[in-house]
Amino acid sequence: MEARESSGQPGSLGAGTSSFVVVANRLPVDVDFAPDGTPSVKPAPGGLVAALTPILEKHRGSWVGWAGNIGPAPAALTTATGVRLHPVGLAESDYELFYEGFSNATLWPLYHDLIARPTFERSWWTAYREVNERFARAAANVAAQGATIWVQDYQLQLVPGILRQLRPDVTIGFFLHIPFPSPDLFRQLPWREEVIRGLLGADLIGFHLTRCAQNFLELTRQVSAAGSHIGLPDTLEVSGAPSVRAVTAAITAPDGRRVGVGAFPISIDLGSFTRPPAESVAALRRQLGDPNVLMLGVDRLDYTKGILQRLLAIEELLASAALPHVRFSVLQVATPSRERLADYRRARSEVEEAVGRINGRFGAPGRPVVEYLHRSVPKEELAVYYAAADVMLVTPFKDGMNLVAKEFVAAHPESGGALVLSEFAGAAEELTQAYLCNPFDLDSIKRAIHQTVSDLTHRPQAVHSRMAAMHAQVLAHDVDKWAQSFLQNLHPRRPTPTDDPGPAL
Ligand code: ADQ
Repeated sequence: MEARESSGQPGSLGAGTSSFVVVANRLPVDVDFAPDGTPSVKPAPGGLVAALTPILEKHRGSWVGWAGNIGPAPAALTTATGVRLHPVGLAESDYELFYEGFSNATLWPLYHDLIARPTFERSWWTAYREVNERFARAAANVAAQGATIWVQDYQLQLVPGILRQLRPDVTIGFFLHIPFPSPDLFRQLPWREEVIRGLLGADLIGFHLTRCAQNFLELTRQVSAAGSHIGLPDTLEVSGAPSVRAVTAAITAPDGRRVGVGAFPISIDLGSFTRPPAESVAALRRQLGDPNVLMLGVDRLDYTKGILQRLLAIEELLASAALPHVRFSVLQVATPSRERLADYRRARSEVEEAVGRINGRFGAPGRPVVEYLHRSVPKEELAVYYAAADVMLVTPFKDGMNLVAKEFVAAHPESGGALVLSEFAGAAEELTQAYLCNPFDLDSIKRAIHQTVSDLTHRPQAVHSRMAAMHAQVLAHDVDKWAQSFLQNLHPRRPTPTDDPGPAL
């Protein structure tokens, strides 16, 4: 990546501004500093980057986000392909209060149905508001007249509302990558009306699932029924109901604008999947002792992902000798995540204790049952793991979508891999041919695992046809389709004279 100064002039709308701007918590790069303070930038690729890069390149677009370093923001950069990167600076206290605090210890557990207890802390909220304002101002400075600005995720829910004040001329989209909870849970949030107001600054609010869009619509209905008692004017009106892949609902916001609400299930970048060499796949299986069945888990080490539950299910299966003639091996890859938060440290130690206990009880010298990697692995290596695995274990208690499930399916174009998938992962709505389980019920996880092993042994054709159906689904709906369908639905919605349901949006 080429690093040079952008020609953007903060504070003025000139030649350096962009007609398409993405605002996300993180920039698609990591900035490192040499001992002499010289910054160096390396790309941090991901699905979102892959989906948005072509659009950004076409429009000489801008990406506003945090570069991953504590302290002042590095200078703006332009990538070799002409995308401008505008870093936003975060101080240590912003990182603690805005990112670790309000984003990941208040909103994250609240939006994931209280799997951990959210902390409501006033100073975290103040920092969240301040940092959101910083991001909004940075976006306002780089957006050309009439630009489209697409704001991403739960860390930045106030940005649409602030942007609307700063730049009434722009079109604003917002997409939530995590679940949106039921109104009863959301209403626990002491700053609920500010968050709703922030989101309603957008012209279009996107969720992965219709259920989440419906939760938001129901919330706005309740809020407007509560009238001034909840702090928002009682002029929110909801019409229609969203259906998968279509925006059919709109809310009339307090300022008379209509705000579209819809479901846009995200997917993966199929282009980034190259088939790994067969010898690497065979070598991995050999290294793991040539098991009859290789099971795989790939997750951020997050308490929402249900890693411990799947290990406990495996332990019980081993203890009860429910799979007597099957030599199986489990490879669990867990990316370090949010390690300074107590709930994450606890999740890690519980997982590591279970791995040690299972290997102590059931392993043999040089042959652990569970191989555990606590680190990030390169995409090429991950592709080998996916291709080598017979059974993929995706057992979150709650997940907006879960791209790992889709990556495993993409990696099995014609083979008989089996996917054990939690009913509470967004992906379960589309990957209906998976072996579904309830991660809160150990017996349900055990049944699903048992069924995959039994089918792999006795009914490989059944495994094959399930995978074929899921593969066709993932092929037909990649991340590019996701971005296109959101952006095609993103436009200002002027109030209609009757303000009644109006045409399907
Ligand atoms: P995440 O919670 O991070 O995303 P997920 O959708 O599974 O969850 O994406 C994780 C990504 O990280 C995958 O692309 C996976 O390949 C990669 N990954 C995981 N472990 C890795 C490792 N050890 N090494 C390298 N790569 C690893 C949030 C929401 C999800 C939603 C996505 C996208 O929580 O529900 O699907 O955003 O909207």
